[in-house]
Amino acid sequence: MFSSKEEFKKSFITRIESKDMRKTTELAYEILREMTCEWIKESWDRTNGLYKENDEKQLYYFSIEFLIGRVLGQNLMNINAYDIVKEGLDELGFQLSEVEELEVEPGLGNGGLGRLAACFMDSLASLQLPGHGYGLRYKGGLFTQHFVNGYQTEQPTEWIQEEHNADARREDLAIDIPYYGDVQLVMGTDGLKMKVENSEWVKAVPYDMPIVGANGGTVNTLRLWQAEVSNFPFPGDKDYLVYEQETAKITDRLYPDDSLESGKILRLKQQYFLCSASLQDILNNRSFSMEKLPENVAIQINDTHPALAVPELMRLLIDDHHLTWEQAWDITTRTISYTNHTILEEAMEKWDSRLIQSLLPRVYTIIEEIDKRFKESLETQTIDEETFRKLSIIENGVIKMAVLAVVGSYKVNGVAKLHTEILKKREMKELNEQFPNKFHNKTNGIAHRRWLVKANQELSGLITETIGPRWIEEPERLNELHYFAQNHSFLQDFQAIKTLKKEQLLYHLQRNENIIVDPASIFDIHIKRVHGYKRQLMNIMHIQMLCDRIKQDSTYRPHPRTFFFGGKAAPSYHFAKQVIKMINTVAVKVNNDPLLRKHLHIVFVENYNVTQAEYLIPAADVSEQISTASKEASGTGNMKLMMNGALTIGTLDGANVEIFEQAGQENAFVFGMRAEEVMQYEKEQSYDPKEIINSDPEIKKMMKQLVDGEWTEGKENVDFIVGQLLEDRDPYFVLKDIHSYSNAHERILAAYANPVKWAEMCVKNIAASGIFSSDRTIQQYSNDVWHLTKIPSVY
Ligand code: 26Q
Repeated sequence: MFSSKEEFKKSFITRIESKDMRKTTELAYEILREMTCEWIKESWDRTNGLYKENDEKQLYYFSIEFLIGRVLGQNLMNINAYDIVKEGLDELGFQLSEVEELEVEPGLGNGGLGRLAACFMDSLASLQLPGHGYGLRYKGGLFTQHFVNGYQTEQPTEWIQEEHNADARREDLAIDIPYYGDVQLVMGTDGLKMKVENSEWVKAVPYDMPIVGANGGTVNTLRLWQAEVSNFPFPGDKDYLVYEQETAKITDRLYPDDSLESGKILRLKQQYFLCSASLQDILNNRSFSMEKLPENVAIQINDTHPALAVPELMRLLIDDHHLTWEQAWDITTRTISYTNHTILEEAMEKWDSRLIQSLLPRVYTIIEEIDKRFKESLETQTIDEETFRKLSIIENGVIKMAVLAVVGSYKVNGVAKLHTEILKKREMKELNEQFPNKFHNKTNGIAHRRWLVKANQELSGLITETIGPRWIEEPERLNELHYFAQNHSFLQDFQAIKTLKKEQLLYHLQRNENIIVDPASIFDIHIKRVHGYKRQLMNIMHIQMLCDRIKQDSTYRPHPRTFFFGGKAAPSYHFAKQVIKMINTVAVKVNNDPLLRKHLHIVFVENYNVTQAEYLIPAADVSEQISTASKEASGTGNMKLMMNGALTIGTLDGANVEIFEQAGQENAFVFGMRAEEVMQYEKEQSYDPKEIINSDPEIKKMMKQLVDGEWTEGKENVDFIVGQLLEDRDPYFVLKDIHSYSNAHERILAAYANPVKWAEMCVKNIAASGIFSSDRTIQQYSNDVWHLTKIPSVY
């Protein structure tokens, strides 16, 4: 690493001169990337060496998504070279921020679950824990979103540019993965064995990405698999051309659904590809006897997407490593643990048995056997039919991956206190009763190094000036800011930084879109995937109500507000796409209305992704966390916004509950139904939105305008939105909560009228946010589930 700016400059100039005399930003990016790779390589080799020498237990985090975002700036930050490089480049006539803009963000995830995996990688390396990621190297990440006439369109995003990639191909570690084939029973030396013949093999080639921890000492590995044709013999009776095409598809693109189970064969192929390649890799490279696997390796599966790891590990242990069923089951169920991220019924993964049977015939026989043995173990109990049904892994020709994951792992966790309670008491009640010590909570967290130290360098600087630098390594020390919550000069500095971050956001947005926004307006930010339960519809309908009030009541002249939206809809999720269209339609009307625009402005940021989030989050005054209670497992954007000093308007859902607990409800704007109430209505099916419409004149008027098409464009748009609210009986309780939501917004306006008090509330939120660092989450996983030992890096 460079110890001085001069040294950096010297090396940079030598490189630039050896390449090209034209000093373009592109060239600067190229050189900087190359230099950073070299710096990292040393620590990476050293870390790998240490792990080998120490023979310590390793954790492998299996995830179908890793939404890492741009890496260059974060890596420079973590190796403590950011400032040196920034100043050095400055003197050479380049701007580091401009150079960073050239990096194509690897969008290898949909949203929360993928981003969580990335934050966990950062924390593992920063805590000097031996933990690595296994994922897929999609050629195309999440689609790029554009609006055409207010509607979302999707374009493929290609992040891989072979000539300057952040990852390294490891051909030497390639592994072959079997699909299809015929299962045969054969007599071996140790009895009857299963054997698969005529498999179609696909080669999995790993690409390694370095995960650089804080201070650069520990560099862990994110290993992403790419599918290629295999050199293994190909079954004679099949079409090789089709095979070639099908193979390339496996890692061609990320599935863009974040909560809709689609049951597609390609998705199943991806899942098995990840599990089989990663498990074989782990077993091939081990230095211990197989019986010792659980002492040497922990595998965490990120939701059920990699749940095939359970039967696949069984297959490898029994068929390839010749263990008995009992030995293999004991090892498997002491190695794998599972995190659940959702209770939405439609997102629970289920696979048609016939699909698995044909694609993965041997794995299928193992799942059947796991199910059979589990059912046999229940025979000693008196269990009613309903309970038995819920405990079945295979039910009516369908394989329920969540049940398989629970039965096959030693620990199962939810991602926020409320979510875990709902899992234990409702969704997985029967399983929790069978395995009372398996379930536990691990409230999510976020990498504060990315979301505060890097994304908001100005605020981080102020915090360090105020309480010293130790909070960066121990984020719970942010609570020392409590002492400054009433310190006027500190509050003023905080406000000045907030304004600066707003201006930076606007500057960034203006590069791509023609946006004129008043930085003195309240920045109210609703950023997340677009989904019914996240209730972007409630937000826009409330804006509709505000418009009416401003027009009708000449005494109602609220402080200017800019409502920012950002988020993508799954391409097949028609309702969500209609909500996007409606927001864009309302935006055009409001932004062009001479009266309304004095008070309200709407910006729907195109193509919301990690990079956009890094601009939006530090600029927020208000954080919209308004999911229907019980539906949002945790949320993590809520934590990022809180840590950057935004005040939350939110329901008692997911981790919001804990955010309010930490910050105090008086420093937030809580509204809406409780989870219990929602679930009660759902159980009784007793909610009737018409009752609300008929009893509340304001809501009635709004609904009438909606039906009359005043806020929408095109018949399809009105039909979808109104249909959901009336025919579908408002499944996410938008009308039920909107009144209380509107009151909470009035409380926001009242609070904002006192800027000093407002800033004090913001600071109290920042001070209370340390617990939401993913360092805390990872330390808890390590203590309670993985039992890892910290391996201090040697410099
Ligand atoms: C499933 C089947 C087929 C295709 C796609 C999928 C699929 C893909 C992604 C299903 C779900 C996801 C992602 C879910 C997700 O992001 N969940 C979020 O996880 C966060 C981290 O724990 C939580 O904070 C959020 O509350 C939760 O919604």
